[in-house]
Amino acid sequence: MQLHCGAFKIDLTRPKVMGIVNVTPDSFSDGGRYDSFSSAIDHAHQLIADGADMLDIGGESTRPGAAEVGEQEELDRVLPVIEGLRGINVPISIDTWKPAVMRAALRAGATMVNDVNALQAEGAIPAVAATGAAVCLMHKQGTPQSMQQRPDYDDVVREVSDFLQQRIAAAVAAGIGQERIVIDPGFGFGKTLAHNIALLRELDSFSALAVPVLAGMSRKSMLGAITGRDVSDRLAASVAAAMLAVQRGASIVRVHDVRETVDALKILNALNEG
Ligand code: YH5
Repeated sequence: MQLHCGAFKIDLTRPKVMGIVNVTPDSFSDGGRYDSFSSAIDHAHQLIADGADMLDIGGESTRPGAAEVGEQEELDRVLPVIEGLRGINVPISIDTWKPAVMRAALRAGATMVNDVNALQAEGAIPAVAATGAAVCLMHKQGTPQSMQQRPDYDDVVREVSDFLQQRIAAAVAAGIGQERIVIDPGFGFGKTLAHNIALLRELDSFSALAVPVLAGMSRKSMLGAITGRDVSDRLAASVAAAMLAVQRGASIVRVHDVRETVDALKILNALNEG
């Protein structure tokens, strides 16, 4: 299996690691815009040195309860970083649900769109379809502001799967080929711990949708709920979760701790290939 990310053809025979680069002022002890810009660039280079196969650049926090960021502010945060990373040899994904940010980021050199809103915004499908970029279609219930208030499903795996199937169909109908599509059950996005566990346990079932699966559990509250650890102390839990997701068929894991995750996956690969 291959993912077409602009000019990059990513071989998914082995699992790939997507490193998270946040360009939000609250992620840094910020001394102004240049500080968050140069921290993000430095962090991106470190993640590549650590073995990241791709980078996910985000300018709007989508954590539960986070405030929305205006379009211009988001552009001002992410565009200099994407431009500053021109020439790196790994694909850059833009983490946004806003079509204007998608278009500008893809023009600036990003080759993938990571959309927690699964291209449901007006103009989002054409923004991606007009390019050769890949897209990650993620499921969520509710908005980041409200999603953890009362998550509710009759059958979470079925409902998430049905939603993703519909979004794949909408993307394909607009000319986005299957080789450009990735799906993601959206761990923590309008899900209780029980919902997240059910999705991880049955992650294999998403492979039936015939596109690669991405899993993002790194440092999330579900891991805190299980281990009792604060967000700053979830490295081991995050690596374990990434491994288990890959064992259940995930082709890409979205993580903060690239170096440790790459090492862990090398052990799994040795076991699978040795
Ligand atoms: C995802 O799963 N997640 S942003 C809260 C945390 C730690 C991390 C309480 N974007 C995903 O990473 N894109 C985000 O500690 C994503 N899949 C995809 N495709 C939330 C996040 C986080 C939230």
